[in-house]
Amino acid sequence: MKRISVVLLGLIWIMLGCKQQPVNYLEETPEAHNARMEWWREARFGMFIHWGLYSVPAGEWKGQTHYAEWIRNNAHIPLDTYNLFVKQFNPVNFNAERWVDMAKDAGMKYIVITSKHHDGFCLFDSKYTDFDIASTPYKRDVLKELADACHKNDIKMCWYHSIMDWHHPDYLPRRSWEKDRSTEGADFNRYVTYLKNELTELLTHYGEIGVLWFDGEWESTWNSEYGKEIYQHVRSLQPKIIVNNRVTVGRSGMAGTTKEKEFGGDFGTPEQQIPATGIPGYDWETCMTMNNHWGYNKFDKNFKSSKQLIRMLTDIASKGGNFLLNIGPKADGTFPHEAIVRLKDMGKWMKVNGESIYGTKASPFKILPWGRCTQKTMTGGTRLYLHVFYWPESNELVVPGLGSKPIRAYLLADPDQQELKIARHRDALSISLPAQPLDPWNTVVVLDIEGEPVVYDAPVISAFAPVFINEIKVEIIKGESVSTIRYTLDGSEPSVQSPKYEQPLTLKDETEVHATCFVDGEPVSSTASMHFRKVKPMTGRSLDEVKPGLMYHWYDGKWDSLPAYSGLTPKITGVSENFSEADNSKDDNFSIDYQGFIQIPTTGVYRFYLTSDDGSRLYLNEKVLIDHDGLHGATTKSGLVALEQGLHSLRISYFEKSGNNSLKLEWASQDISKELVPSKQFYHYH
Ligand code: H79
Repeated sequence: MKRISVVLLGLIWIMLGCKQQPVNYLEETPEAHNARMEWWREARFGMFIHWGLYSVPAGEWKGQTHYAEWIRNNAHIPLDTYNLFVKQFNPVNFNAERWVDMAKDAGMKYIVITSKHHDGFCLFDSKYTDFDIASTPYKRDVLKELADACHKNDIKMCWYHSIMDWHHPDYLPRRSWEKDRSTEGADFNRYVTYLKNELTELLTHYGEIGVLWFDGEWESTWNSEYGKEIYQHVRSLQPKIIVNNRVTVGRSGMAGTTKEKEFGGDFGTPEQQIPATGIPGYDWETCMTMNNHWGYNKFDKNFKSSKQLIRMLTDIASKGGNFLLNIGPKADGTFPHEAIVRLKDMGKWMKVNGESIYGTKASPFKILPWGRCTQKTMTGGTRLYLHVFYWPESNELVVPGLGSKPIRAYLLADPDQQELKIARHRDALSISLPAQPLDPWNTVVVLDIEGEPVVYDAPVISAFAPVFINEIKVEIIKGESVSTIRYTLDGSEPSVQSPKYEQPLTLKDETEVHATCFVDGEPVSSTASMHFRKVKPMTGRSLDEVKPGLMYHWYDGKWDSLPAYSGLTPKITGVSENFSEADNSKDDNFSIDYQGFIQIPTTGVYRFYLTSDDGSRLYLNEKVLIDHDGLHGATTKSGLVALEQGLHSLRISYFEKSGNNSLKLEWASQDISKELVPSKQFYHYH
């Protein structure tokens, strides 16, 4: 008896001990992490749903029609007024099964829906707030119905949950325009408890949840401590769940990556953009609207075409990412007609071609002129899916730089898998295609190859500019260390007899450089070429009477593009060191015309970069070098020019209508790396 009780006590002690040691979900083996990410990497395609009170005004407020889910903030709607939408939210046509069917038929494998957006309204029945679906005339917990329908149909149910909350009294900061909502007594930690309580509801009442997609983390009150706390909380309730990077801070804006080594969530979230290349070793998902808004906007008919959407999905898969494509349902509970059509089109394509998207890895090619590539490992080799966006006129699909041995090729949409003829020309495989594409948007060619893909990119011919005055240094660069570069300077295709590239070339005459990678005496890459042209520099002047700085004239006026100054009287005339009158000004509706000279230190080719918000134009020696006119944000345009040492006449015209102001001039040459043109280079006649 005594022995038993000792054993029992021991057991209880061990159990208590276990309880006291919470699992640290941030410490996970790569194997466990990969296992957790597996379904998500396989899925590649999901549906985002932005639905809430904002779908009632449907984008319109006081005659303005460009709002959506940010309407309360952007139209400065007082909280009491916004709260009235609760009684108007009555989605009588909502049918969870229909929504899930549409996602599933489109080929989507998961649905991420706004359990709460920035406005703070909860689309589920929460016992921690009355600002929820249960307070609407509809009353029904739409998230419960959706979760049940998802589980029934093998679709992963996922929540988008905003950290930022414009409704909760404890959330800080208030919006800058909200003068009537006092912060007295507000306690951010209490808000975090509220957030956790709601997450507990969302992760215990709705079955298995695939992803928690946080947002609104960029405000000053959020930090990585909170981020970790929330992450642990979420994983402790559903250990297999996947959490996006916006649970914590440190996101690179809309590019969406978080490079924190210690803790950056489970995947990155590029928003409204597709990264230029894949990000090896990093999971990411591009989220994107079908038109211009996330929430329903009844005026926004600017929908991407089905062709664009299918190519975007392909592009993303070819870079190793997921595509989370947004729907903004109407307040009555139905999807916009345009969205339904596009989902159907994508589904049609996915039914035939889904194999080339699901579970694929990023392309082994840097660039393919006719489309994209995805790949899958198979026994004994690799299956390449060649996504043909632009059907070759020759009906020969050229796959450049592919060193691998081909096994066979066929069209994915061909039920008979009839073999396509494959030939090799130098580095490239060439696949014979039928005269017409099977799908004008994206026809997929399957190419099975032995082993892992061996791809040789064309070398890169690199120089400051394709023009020079006396001579130019040219480098030829390649990405791997296996091959040898051979080049020609007479316009011919490099052969095994052509010289090996060993050090930078110095060209003194007009030349066409061609370069190819060789292995064992055979060309293995496509040939890169670049033409270098010899030019005469503009003559420099030397003038005695000049004084430092540029002369400027300031004009008031409201323009959408640069004015013709003749007939205008300047309000101010002065001397400028560095465009600070334009760059630092907070004024609206004006134009400044800068005139004088730029001192060029040494004869050479210069690239100028003109950044302005709004429009500007750069003249050198009375000729337009950069035309950056028109209304726009701070963007940069560049121009290339050969200049002799000395003074050159320079004029920069600038105008600003409204919004931010900026005006910057940078330069670069073979000797100068890109920098602001120093003020000491500017002169004017006195
Ligand atoms: O839910 C949708 C939008 O309502 C929401 N995210 C998608 C998925 C969204 N919130 N804000 N924005 C989109 C745009 C705002 C971006 C900015 Fe920023 C916030 C600019 C400055 C602060 C992003 C975060 C860039 C820097 C920090």
